[in-house]
Amino acid sequence: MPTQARIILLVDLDYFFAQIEELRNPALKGKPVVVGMYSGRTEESGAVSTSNYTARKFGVKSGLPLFQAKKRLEGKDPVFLPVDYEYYQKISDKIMTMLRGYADALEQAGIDEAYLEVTQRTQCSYEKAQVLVQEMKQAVKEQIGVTFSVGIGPNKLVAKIASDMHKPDGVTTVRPQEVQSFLSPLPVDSLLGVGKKTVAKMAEMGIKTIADLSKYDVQRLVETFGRTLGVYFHQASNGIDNEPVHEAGEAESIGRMGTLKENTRDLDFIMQKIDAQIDEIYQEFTQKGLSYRQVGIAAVMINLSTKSRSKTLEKPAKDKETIRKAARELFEKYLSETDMEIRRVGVRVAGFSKDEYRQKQLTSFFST
Ligand code: DCP
Ligand code: CA
Ligand code: CA
Repeated sequence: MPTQARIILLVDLDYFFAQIEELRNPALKGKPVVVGMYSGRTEESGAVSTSNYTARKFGVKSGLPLFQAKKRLEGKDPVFLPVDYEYYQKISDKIMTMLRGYADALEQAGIDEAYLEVTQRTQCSYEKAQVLVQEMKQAVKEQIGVTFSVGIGPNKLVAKIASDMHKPDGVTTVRPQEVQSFLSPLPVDSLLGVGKKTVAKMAEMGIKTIADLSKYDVQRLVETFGRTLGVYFHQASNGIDNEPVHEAGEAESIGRMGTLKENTRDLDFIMQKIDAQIDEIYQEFTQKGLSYRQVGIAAVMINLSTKSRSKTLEKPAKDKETIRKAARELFEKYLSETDMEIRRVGVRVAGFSKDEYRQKQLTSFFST
């Protein structure tokens, strides 16, 4: 079955826990910042969760024992902080909500990363995807204050590996015709699911790089690693990955966000923009065979603060008019509560249901 060309982004937030600590306390910027998981046995015991790029210059990174990190940063004016997971989660949620507005579908793959399917909204153009990424970066920088790195590619596998190439605040684009030369020189453990044991096994077989793996006889890979993994290694090393971007969990939604031609408080003017967005959303969830149960709106005010409101319907719906009515109501009510002008508006639907059984894909067996 021929699969359609896609464009997928992997967004990965830079030095996440440490960057959020810098955001909370800008005085930390410029100093080596280490966020540590203190095991509590002794004051010094535990390991580095992450560190900012200043600390990394001195060899301090995730997993290093804290006492070693202290040694390496002696006299460098370092700051050591304990993990504040709840706080990072809150910021992560805000960022994911923003990113959702830029994607046809979003799948969160960790506290600081997500896959975004952008095929439709970029008409599968890599140039448009790059522009979209710049818009997204600017919006998140302005509204939240953090940076991230992005991989742009034809599938999840390539996007993920590409996102790691230019950190921090980088963008790496790998077009379909570049996939092979991009992957070839990389070590096999760049592939998801290739751990230490597999690396050792493959080394015995004379396989070190992805190019080696891609040329290896698939039948012999199957004999060594079993059918599922053998076929996966063969396909992955050849840059083949058809896994869809799964919207998952309660945050699942389809939405659009856009800037108004002029700042306004005029409901009809706002609804013109919203109507166009609803047309796009409608097309998307209809194609996916989804019904929705929630309608939400978002407004970015002239002072750049963002407000959102949502409404749960009595029963699932599939039509456009229900979204329109709910969005209009929500905006009307919201306008009555504020006297500020609105600069950007958005609408989304969520709470999907679908009858179709979704086959579990191979790479979802590996946790990231
Ligand atoms: N993390 C952790 N222990 C590890 C690896 C990561 O606690 N061994 C946590 C802290 C990180 C977060 O997960 O901030 C995200 O992990 P990443 O691997 O994406 O690393 P960073 O975001 O810290 O850095 P980078 O800029 O390289 O993405
Ligand atoms: Ca990261
Ligand atoms: Ca990550």
